[in-house]
Amino acid sequence: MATERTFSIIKPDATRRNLTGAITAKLEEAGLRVVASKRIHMTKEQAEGFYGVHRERPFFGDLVSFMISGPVVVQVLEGENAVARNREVMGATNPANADEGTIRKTFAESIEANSVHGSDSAENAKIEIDFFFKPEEIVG
Ligand code: RTP
Ligand code: MG
Repeated sequence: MATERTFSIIKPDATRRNLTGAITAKLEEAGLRVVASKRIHMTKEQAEGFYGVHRERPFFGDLVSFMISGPVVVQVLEGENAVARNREVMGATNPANADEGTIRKTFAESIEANSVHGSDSAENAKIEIDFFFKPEEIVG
């Protein structure tokens, strides 16, 4: 498997609890390298655009409100099989179902305030990276 990139967000519940470093350490321990990172406070328009695929889901409004409730850290992660590796270390969406040792099992507060986002495919990773980063902001 060739080197791949994925997109990650450290969500507001985690920045609020000062967990940026602890979560990044777990990503790095999983073999992922942070090749771009910035702390931002998303606008409503950005959050709605980013989660556009979930627009029709019942939790959409709450999700957008949560994602703009505080700062987030958006990151580009690089590594072998990065998309799958990141999903693995994140754990299941609902922390109650997440495996021991995963980021969500260790840190998440609820199915919504679940500390991290990670792209679900290489195709979406590219779209999500382009949504937040200019090429020159990524240093591999
Ligand atoms: P993500 O996109 O954030 O990496 O998480 P995911 O693939 O595991 O979950 P997804 O189904 O894509 O949902 C996106 C985010 O919406 C929130 N959510 N809330 N209240 C609910 O039932 C519910 N379901 C999902 C979570 O913050 C989830 O990460
Ligand atoms: Mg998802």
